[in-house]
Order: sequence, then structure tokens, then C-alpha cells
Amino acid sequence: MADEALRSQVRQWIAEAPRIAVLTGAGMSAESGVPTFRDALTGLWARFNPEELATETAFRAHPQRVWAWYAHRRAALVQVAPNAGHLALAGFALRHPGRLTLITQNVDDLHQRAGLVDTIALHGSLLDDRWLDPPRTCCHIEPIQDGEPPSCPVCGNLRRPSVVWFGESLPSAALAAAEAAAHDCDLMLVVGTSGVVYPAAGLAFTAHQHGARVAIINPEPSDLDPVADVCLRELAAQSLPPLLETS
Ligand code: BV8
Repeated sequence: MADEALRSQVRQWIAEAPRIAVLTGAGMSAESGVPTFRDALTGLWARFNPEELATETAFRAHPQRVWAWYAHRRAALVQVAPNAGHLALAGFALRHPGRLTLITQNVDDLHQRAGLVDTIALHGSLLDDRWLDPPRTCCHIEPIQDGEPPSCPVCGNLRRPSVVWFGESLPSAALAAAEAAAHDCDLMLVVGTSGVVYPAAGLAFTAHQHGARVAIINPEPSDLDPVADVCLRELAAQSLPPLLETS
């Protein structure tokens, strides 16, 4: 089918679907200027792969290096804003209360800033920190030394980003809500993800196995293409508004 026929097919599915689940990845924020997860490993961090930075082991071994990577990404977030894709999803959710469940792998806050306050954030948030080890009564934070992760001056407990690292379990309530939405939906839109990371990527298989239609929006092939009914080789911020704004 030509692209316009595919687009109108997806528009029709959106208009007809009582329950829509949306799974987004780093490509959703790309047009806001947020590097995709694998593109974030450029410059100073080009020589590392995600598993060498986004893990507790890496943080314990090289706290300054890992903290600097997150501080760099966090600082970049201050400069960016939700794009037309984020706004189109939030606008649809506002016009159709209860019909759309937004599940994101992203650790930026752009869906939330666009107005989707009940976004299911599977991998936590880049903007929050927490103690690396269970906090003791002594744990408090002194002013941050440049480049160093904040730490308790008494016991040395470190602050870490409140993201889910590789090898860490996802927040159980968020994962359960995402799995229920994938299980129950009539349509899943999969936007801007390579489909490499689990269990998030498995949600597209869950939707497919329970009879939902799956539409992918991604300029490149992804590991989830085999379960897609339609793949729109488009950019999220360009593709989502015309798909959603007519409903
Ligand atoms: C866990 C936070 C239990 C940190 C991230 C099977 C089952 C369970 C686990 C596993 C499994 N198989 C393997 C595992 C282990 C592992 C895993 O998945 N490894 C991968 C590398 C194979 N999973 C885990 O460890 C998970 N934990 O399962 O707990 C457990 C416990 C102990 C031991 C084992 C298991 C935890 C995973 C969470 C990791 N944390 N983020 C941080 O951000 O620093 S994941 C990270 O990857 C980001 O959140 C990112 O969102 C996510 C996925 O990547 P994408 O979003 O897809 O981004 P990517 O750059 O890859 O792709 C961008 C896409 O966008 C591309 O396709 C591109 O074409 C497209 N694009 C670009 N521009 C646009 C666009 N699309 C549209 N429009 C555009 N403009």
C-alpha cells in the first residue's frame, strides 16, 4: 500500500479503537532535540555501550563517569520542549478520556510536560535522584562537588539517578499497568523504539498475541516490525498529529 493509504488505514484504526495503548521510545523525543538512547553514546561516551554506563556495577566502579553522563543528559533536557508528537498524543487523551494509555521507556519528562500526567514511565526519570544504598539516619546531602555524585558526608552513601538500569527490575506497579494495557488494547501504536530492550519491547508482542492491531512509527526497521500490521516509515512529530488530530 502507498504511504497515504497506510496512513489512512491507521487513522481509521485510531478512530475505531475503544482502547489504544501507545509505547514510546527515545525516537519520540528525537525531534525535541533529545539524542536517542543509542545516539546519547556519542562524544565523550562514544567508546562505551549502554551496558557499560547504565548499570549499577558501572556506577559503583566509576561513579564520576556515570554521574557525568547523566548530568550531561539532564542538563540537555532543560533546553528542550515537547514536540508536536507529544502534544498530539496529549491532545487526543484530553479529547478522549480513558481511551489512550501512554507507556514510555523514556526517562525525559516530555510526555508529562505535554500534559499526559498519568504516563507509565517504565524506566524511571532522569530528573530525580535516590540513594544508591538504603539511606541511614546519617544520610543527608552536602553541596555537590563538581563532577562528583552527591554523597552522605558521614557514611559515603551515593546519590544515583532514579532510572532503571540494565539488570534492575522495572517498577512493579508500572510494569503491571503497562502489561494490562497491552493485554486489553484494541490498537497499539509503537513510536520511536528499536525494540531491543526488554521487558518493555515485549509489550508489543503481548498486544499482538491478544488480538490488537499494531502500528509502528519509525523511520528505520526495528525488532518489533515482525508483529506490526503496519509500519509507517515516518518521524514521530510529523506523523502523529495528522493521525490523531482528526479523531
Ligand atoms: C529487567 C534507563 C529483570 C537508563 C533504560 C528479556 C526479559 C527481561 C530482561 C531482558 C531480556 N533480555 C535481555 C534482558 C536484559 C535487559 C535488556 O533488555 N538488554 C538489552 C540490551 C538486550 N533488560 C533489563 O535489564 C531490564 N531489567 O529485565 O529486570 C532482570 C533483573 C536482573 C537480571 C536480568 C533481568 C531493564 C531495562 C531498562 C534499561 N534502562 N533506560 C537510561 O536511560 O540511561 S533502557 C534505554 O533503552 C532507554 O530507556 C531507551 O528508551 C530504551 C530503549 O531504547 P529505545 O528507546 O528504543 O532507543 P534507541 O536509541 O535504541 O532507538 C531509538 C529508535 O527511534 C530507533 O529505532 C530510531 O530509528 C527511532 N527514531 C529516531 N528518530 C525518530 C525515531 N522514531 C520516530 N521518530 C523519530 N524522529
